[in-house]
Amino acid sequence: MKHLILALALLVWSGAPAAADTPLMAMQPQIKLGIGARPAVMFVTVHNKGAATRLIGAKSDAFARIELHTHEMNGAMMRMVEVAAFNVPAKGKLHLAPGGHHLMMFGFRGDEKQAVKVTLIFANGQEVTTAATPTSRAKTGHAH
Ligand SMILES: [Cu+2]
Repeated sequence: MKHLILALALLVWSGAPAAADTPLMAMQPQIKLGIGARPAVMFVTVHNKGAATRLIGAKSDAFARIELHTHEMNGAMMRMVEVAAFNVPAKGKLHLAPGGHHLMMFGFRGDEKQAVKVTLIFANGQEVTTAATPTSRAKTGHAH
């Protein structure tokens, strides 16, 4: 048994950090453009088959800047705050969803009818690229 574990460990550790090895997957990406100059918002579910990590950023050629936002209660008011990272639990999921964590995307410069590629950057060094066709401009409720 010890030999088997060692062999498995070597198998995992000798692998290059190629896409095929990544335990992280991005599922059901959704991008909603804002009205006028309002930022776009992105929701996605990250599935993690490996150890706990953090989502620490995102980048896309189609946006000038992407921030990580979450909602928090400020008295009776819900407000958005920028955060440095979202936790991705070991063998679990990170949900970016309406009313909770999301990516706030500023300065759209892509084609509204084309799928937009977004790369999620994780603390363990992995990057996961996903793509979604933006949905028509809708009020995102984001006033900043
Ligand atoms: Cu936001």
